[in-house]
Amino acid sequence: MADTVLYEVSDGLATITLNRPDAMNALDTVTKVALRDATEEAAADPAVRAVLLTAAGDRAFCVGQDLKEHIGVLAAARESGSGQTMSTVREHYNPVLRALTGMAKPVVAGVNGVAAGAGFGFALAADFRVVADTASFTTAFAGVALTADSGVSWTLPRVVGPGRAADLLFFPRSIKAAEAYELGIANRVVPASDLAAEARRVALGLAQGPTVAYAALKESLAYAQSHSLAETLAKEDELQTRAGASEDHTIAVAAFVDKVKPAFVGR
Ligand code: T3D
Repeated sequence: MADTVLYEVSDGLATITLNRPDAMNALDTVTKVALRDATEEAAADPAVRAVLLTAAGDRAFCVGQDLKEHIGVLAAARESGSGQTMSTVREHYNPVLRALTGMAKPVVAGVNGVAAGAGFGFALAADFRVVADTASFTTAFAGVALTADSGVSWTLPRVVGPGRAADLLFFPRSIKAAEAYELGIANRVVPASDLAAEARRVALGLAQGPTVAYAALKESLAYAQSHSLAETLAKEDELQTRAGASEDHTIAVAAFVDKVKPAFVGR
C-alpha cells in the first residue's frame, strides 16, 4: 500500500488515514488505488469489526480529486482525442463507496479539516461523522463543472433532504462545522485538538460492540430507504432473527440480568 494511505488494525479497529497533508489529502491516482485497496481489505477482514477513516494534518480531511494531476489527464485525453477522462469514477470512487457503505461493520469518519468533492463523498459514506470544530464541507463538483460522484447524489439527500442537497450541489459553498451539525452532516463536533482521540474512542467503542447487530442495523437502514413499509417489516424480521441468533445477543441478555457490562465477541 502506498504511504499516502496508512492502514493499521488493532483491537478490532482498522484505521485508514489519508496521508498527503501537504497536498490537502487530494486524491491522486496512487492515493485512490491505495484507498480502494484499504477499504476493500477492511471490508473483507473478519478481524476488523469497525473502521475509522481519517486524515493527516489539521487543514484538510480530503479536497477530492487532485486537480493538479487531473489537468494533465485532461490534456492527455484532448491530445489522444479519446475523450476518456472519467474512468476513475468506475475504477476508484465507486469501489471505495461500495466498500464503505456495503461492509457489514460500522464506519466512522474522523473529519479533521475541509472535506470537498469526493472527500465530502467519502465522509458521507461513513455511518457516523466526528468532526473538528475547525472543519468544513463543500460539494465542490459544480465549481469545477462536474456532477456529483462518490455517492453524493445518493448520500447527501438522505442526510439533509432532497431540497437542501440540490441547493448545496448547485451552489457549492463552505458548510462550517456548526452548520454541518445542524444539517445532520456532522454527528458530533469536537474541539480540533480532541478530534483524533474522540474519533478513535467512538470507532473503538463500535469495534468492541455487537458486530452482528451493527451489521444488521446498517443493512436495515439502507434497505428501508428504497423499500415499502411492508417490505421493510419483512426485512426487519429476517435481520432480527439473525441478530437474535448471535452469541452477542445471549451475552448481552445475560449481562443485563446479572447487572454487569457485556463483553461482546463480535459473533
Ligand atoms: O475524473 C475525475 O477525476 C472526476 C472526479 C471528481 C471528483 C472530485 O472530487 S471533483 C472536486 C474536486 N475538488 C475541488 O474542486 C476542490 C477545490 N478546492 C477548493 O475549492 C478549495 O481549495 C477548498 C475549499 C477545498 C479549500 O480552500 P482553502 O481556502 O482552505 O485552501 P486553498 O488556498 O484554496 O488551497 C490550498 C492549497 O491546496 C492550494 O495549493 P497552493 O496554492 O498552496 O499550491 C490549492 O491549489 C490546493 N488544493 C485545494 N484543493 C485541491 C488542491 N490541489 C489539488 N486538488 C485539489 N482538489
